[in-house]
Amino acid sequence: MNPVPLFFRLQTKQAMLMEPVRTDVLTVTPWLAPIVWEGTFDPQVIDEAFRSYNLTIATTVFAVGKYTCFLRDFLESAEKHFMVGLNVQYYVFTDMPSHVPISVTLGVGRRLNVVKVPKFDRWQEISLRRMELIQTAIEEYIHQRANYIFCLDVDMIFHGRVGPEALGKLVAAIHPWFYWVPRSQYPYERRTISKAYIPQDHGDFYYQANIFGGAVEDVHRLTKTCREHLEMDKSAGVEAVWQEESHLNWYLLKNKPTKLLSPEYVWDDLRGQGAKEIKLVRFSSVIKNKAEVRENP
Ligand code: U5P
Repeated sequence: MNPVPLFFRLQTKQAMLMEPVRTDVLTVTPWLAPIVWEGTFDPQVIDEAFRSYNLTIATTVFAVGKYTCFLRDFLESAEKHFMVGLNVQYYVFTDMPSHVPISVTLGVGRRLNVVKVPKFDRWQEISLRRMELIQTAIEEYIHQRANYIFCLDVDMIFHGRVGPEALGKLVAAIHPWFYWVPRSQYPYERRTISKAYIPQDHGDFYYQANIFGGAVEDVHRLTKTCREHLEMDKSAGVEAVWQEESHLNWYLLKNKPTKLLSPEYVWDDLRGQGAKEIKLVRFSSVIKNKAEVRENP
């Protein structure tokens, strides 16, 4: 008897067109980009689909000043939950390379790279310079080494799977504090003098800058544009209300993300548990004493 081909050995649940898996939340945007929620994808199918591509995901994370204290938990939890089974190149941008916990055990195909950056005087400065530093890193080496890139905050912990279901050309995550409010209440930049300006009656979602990513060339375009806009604002003597996040939101309004991550992918521990639409917290901001960890709070 001939053996069953590998392709047919994977038993998956049949998708039923008349039986939507989530009826409590929006799972597709008006421009037909999927919004990833627990229940909307089958991890087995996704893993199988991506297995043969041998993808490399560059992952940037900034840990400047006292924020190096978040690195160990970030990395250890990422090794358990982030893009497991894929090649991951971490790029840790820090002013204190000796504080990077290089003893964290990494899985096969995963590597930690340390990039030295200057110490910044104000915490806002980091948010203002991140786009520029990521743009330069993509141009200098990441473009040759990776297919996709994710840019993550460091004061975060992975609690659940963040796998290839999160990959796409341009990927952004919906902020956990603003997904039920009218867009007029989003904390977009509202001053016309800033390049991040968005009028009251415009906007899709409010995205959080703690996690964004996509194909390397798409993220390059994003970081380059945001950097240029941040510099134009600086020349005009203006700083957008939420620094790079304001510019990111402007960019994503003009350049629609091809995949959106639900707030499961960027939860805030301050919101606690109990939001019934959140079936699984995958990645969340830890509660921190800002006055203690930030430079010149
Ligand atoms: N950050 C630092 N050092 C600082 C402030 C911020 O490395 O002193 C980086 C971290 O990656 C942090 C991100 O996760 O900027 C966003 O900062 P915050 O808004 O969470 O303070």
